[in-house]
Amino acid sequence: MQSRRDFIKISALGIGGITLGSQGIPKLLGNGLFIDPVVSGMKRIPTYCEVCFWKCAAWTHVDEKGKIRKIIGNDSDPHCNGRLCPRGTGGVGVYEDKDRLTTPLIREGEVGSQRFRKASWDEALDLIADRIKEISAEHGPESIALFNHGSSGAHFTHLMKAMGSSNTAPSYAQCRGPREVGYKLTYGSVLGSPEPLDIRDSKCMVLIGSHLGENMHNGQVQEMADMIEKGADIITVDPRYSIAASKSKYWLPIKPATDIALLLAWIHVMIEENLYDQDYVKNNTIGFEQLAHHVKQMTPEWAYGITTIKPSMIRKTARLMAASAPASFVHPGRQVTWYGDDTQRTRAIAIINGLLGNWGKRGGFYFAEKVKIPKYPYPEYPTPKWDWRNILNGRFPFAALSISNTFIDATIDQEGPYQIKGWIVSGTNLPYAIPDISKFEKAAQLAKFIVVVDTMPMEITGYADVVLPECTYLERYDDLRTSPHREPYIALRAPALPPVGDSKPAAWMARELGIRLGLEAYFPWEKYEEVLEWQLNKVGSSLEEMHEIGIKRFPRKSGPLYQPENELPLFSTPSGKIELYSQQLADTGFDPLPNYTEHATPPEGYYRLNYGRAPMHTFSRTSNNPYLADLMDENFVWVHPKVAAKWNLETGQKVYLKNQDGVKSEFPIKVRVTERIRWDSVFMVHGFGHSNKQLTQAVGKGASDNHLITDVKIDPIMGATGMRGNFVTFIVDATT
Ligand SMILES: Nc1nc2c(c(=O)[nH]1)N[C@H]1C(S)=C(S)[C@@H](COP(=O)(O)OP(=O)(O)OC[C@H]3O[C@@H](n4cnc5c(=O)[nH]c(N)nc54)[C@H](O)[C@@H]3O)O[C@H]1N2
Ligand SMILES: Nc1nc2c(c(=O)[nH]1)N[C@H]1C(S)=C(S)[C@@H](COP(=O)(O)OP(=O)(O)OC[C@H]3O[C@@H](n4cnc5c(=O)[nH]c(N)nc54)[C@H](O)[C@@H]3O)O[C@H]1N2
Ligand code: SF4
Ligand SMILES: [Mo]
Repeated sequence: MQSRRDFIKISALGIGGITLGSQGIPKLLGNGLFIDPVVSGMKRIPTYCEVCFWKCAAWTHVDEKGKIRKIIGNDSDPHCNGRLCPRGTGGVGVYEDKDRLTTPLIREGEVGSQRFRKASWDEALDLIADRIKEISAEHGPESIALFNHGSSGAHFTHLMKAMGSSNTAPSYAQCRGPREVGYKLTYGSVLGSPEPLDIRDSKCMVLIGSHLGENMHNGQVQEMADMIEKGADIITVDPRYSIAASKSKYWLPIKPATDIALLLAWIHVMIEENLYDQDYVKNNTIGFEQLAHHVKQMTPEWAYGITTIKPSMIRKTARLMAASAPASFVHPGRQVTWYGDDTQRTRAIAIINGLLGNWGKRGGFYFAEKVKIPKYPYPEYPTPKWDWRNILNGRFPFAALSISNTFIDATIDQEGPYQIKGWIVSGTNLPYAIPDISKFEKAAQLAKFIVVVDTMPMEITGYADVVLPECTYLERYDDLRTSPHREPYIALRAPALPPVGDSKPAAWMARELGIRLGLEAYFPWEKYEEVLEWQLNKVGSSLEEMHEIGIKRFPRKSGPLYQPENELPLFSTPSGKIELYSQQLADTGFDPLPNYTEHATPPEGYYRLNYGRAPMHTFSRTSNNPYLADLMDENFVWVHPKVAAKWNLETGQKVYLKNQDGVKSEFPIKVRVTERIRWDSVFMVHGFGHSNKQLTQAVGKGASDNHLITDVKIDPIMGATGMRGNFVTFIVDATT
């Protein structure tokens, strides 16, 4: 059996291996600055990682010359247990990247070109404030939309609300939105991040497309290693032989886009063979009879014809899941915007979890809790006259958060009553993150004004009228991390070094803009530390203490981690029970029980475009990182040997890809011939194929999946963008 260390392969990336002995104590100076612990000539400053959204708490070690020597995990943090993933360790490269943005820029060339001139902060901020005032005067502040992802978004969200706009869109409709809605409909609550999965104590975990191991969500990967060490079982359903598949008892190489049929057949077996938790279902769910009737004909034999998974395997895996219950669950997934019926797929997963009776059970789902940090006493925000719900006008009735693509549509719309005219984009590389690039381009051309806040010159910065350079997470304070976990924790992010060049934190930018917009009442502080100090004092801590410990644990207040045996849980659904049958969906004209619907299959000579993560990269943000590029500097297109033989392809050969709509990849990509992908699909790691020449390391390396995703399957229940219904073929002569 593989040890956790081997499995996670958390490397030091060759960065100085100096160890920190005893802990030093930070000193508070009269001017509010801190002297952080100095040990062996190194300062140690707390942070939480921004290389992905798992937000592991860490220590940045800085030597006497002001060089970051390493970033290591904080031992007290349950997100990382003292060990960062390769990307978090490689955070040093985020700081050191030579291509970073270091000064505000004002566009000189066409929209989408990368021609800018340098500007002072005053000039850039004055220009933005003037344009926001103009657009607000003409169209109302609601016509400004914020696209945001990551910690900086909170500062601009505050500014937007102070201006009178709640049109802010996180990466929700391209990520976990359908899962949250599927769970809300079934259990009455969303799952959030980290998902409250009791992986370490589970006896059986089922992964439907979740590729833990490549998806490096740290705590989950570590707990998965723990459960493997304890001899627990994993069942992986994936058309690709993923890392998780290689650690699994059963790998089910499903025909893509047919998972709902498999899930329904599993439900069939559980009911038919009385494998489900009958007491639990009787006491805690509604709609069982309708469910049993619904799946009556959905036998493993029926599913075999759809999924290509043998009936015996479907039965065997259903029995294994049930035998391990309640310490058994189907992982609800993370990036779940696949085929447009994603809320329904998550509903099917939630129903199976209901039958296994694993809510509030050890080895199933635990009850997570977070620290409630009091809101800083800002004046009340003005009430916007309209928001994204008006744009939707009744479409996607279960959308719980705004949908980024809605703002793109509302920017293109020149007639409707609810138009978007200006964009603030913070921490998201939209042309590489939102599918249907031609629509994005059209909207970007029509927007009257675009501000982009980023740390790097990315593709999105090319569309900006003004680019504001943010310093990295290693050079700034941000909000306290309060993510829920088994126990409530807070984590501090503090600057390890002053910002490089003329880059600044988002909190500072939002305040400067606020003042220029006459909103100083919403920014009654000079430095963001004041807000943090106020909040920390309210929960019985201080910046001084947090500089010393980085992460602070609080006692649970919400009750036990698991459901007490003698009490029934109360769910926040209309019925107060787990809704196997959803009256809410029936009332709004949707299937109250999940159904399998057939999706298009690739035309002759085309293969389904499948994409995902690599352990050492995060989306498009790390491809230029010198340390992480050292581990992997381009993506490959995975091709099954049978397909390779048909096309005469060899590993290392460069091809262009062309999709069903005739869109060709911007760059060629190297072939990797491998049995690890089904013959009907190809796979590529998302986030490569950069076109911005200022990304000197990453430009032109590999290809971008997002450019080939032009057929978008919108989820009618909540509006997410299904991205896996695209097919590609090869252009073999890569010189044409
Ligand atoms: N085709 C395709 N599209 C996808 C996905 C996919 O797999 N394939 N995945 C989807 C998923 S699950 C998600 S969550 C989204 C992710 O979408 P994004 O979050 O947009 O991902 P990135 O491409 O990494 O872009 C992040 C941007 O933030 C910048 N940035 C990094 N750190 C900071 C910072 O501290 N401050 C500021 N201001 N900017 C910073 C980076 O330079 C980069 O421009 O993409 C979604 N879209
Ligand atoms: N290293 C690294 N880790 C990350 C990130 C990162 O950028 N880098 N991003 C984080 C974020 S924001 C997210 S949302 C998660 C996403 O990570 P996950 O939610 O775990 O994975 P997905 O990207 O949804 O799924 C990818 C897997 O689905 C399989 N798949 C494709 N089509 C089908 C199908 O039809 N059926 C089935 N059953 N499987 C299919 C693919 O082969 C692949 O193995 O990763 C997180 N972790
Ligand atoms: S999982 Fe890795 S990249 Fe994500 S926050 Fe943790 S260390 Fe950083
Ligand atoms: Mo995501």
